[in-house]
Amino acid sequence: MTIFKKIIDKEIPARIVHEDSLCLAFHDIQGQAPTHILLIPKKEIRSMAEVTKSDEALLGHMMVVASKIANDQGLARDGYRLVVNTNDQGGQSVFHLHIHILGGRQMTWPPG
Ligand code: DGP
Repeated sequence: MTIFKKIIDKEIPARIVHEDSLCLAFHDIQGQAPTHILLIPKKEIRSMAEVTKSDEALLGHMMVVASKIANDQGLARDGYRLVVNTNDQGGQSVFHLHIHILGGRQMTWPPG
């Protein structure tokens, strides 16, 4: 079980900004930007590498929710970045799929 499952189960606190039957979003504890939110599925999926065709509707839903959160947080006009770190070289540290929603500062490319 990961720390994110404990957040879903409300066993540890988080600053939640969105919750519905399929997903949960909360502020990252180590914010890397003025706004840094993590959006996770309630279903326990380890990473993008474990996604299957059966997750299509869930992932589509999460992209729509990510857009709404970014809009609600006032990030849309200036812009923002969605990131899904995957496995070791992708920089993933928590093995429960999550979308980072980062905004409030200028992003650079390429990422580190
Ligand atoms: P990643 O490196 O892509 O697996 O990102 C994991 C993120 O999760 C990282 O930015 C820090 C964040 N994080 C880790 N533990 C906690 C926690 O207990 N609460 C919250 N809110 N965020 C956490």
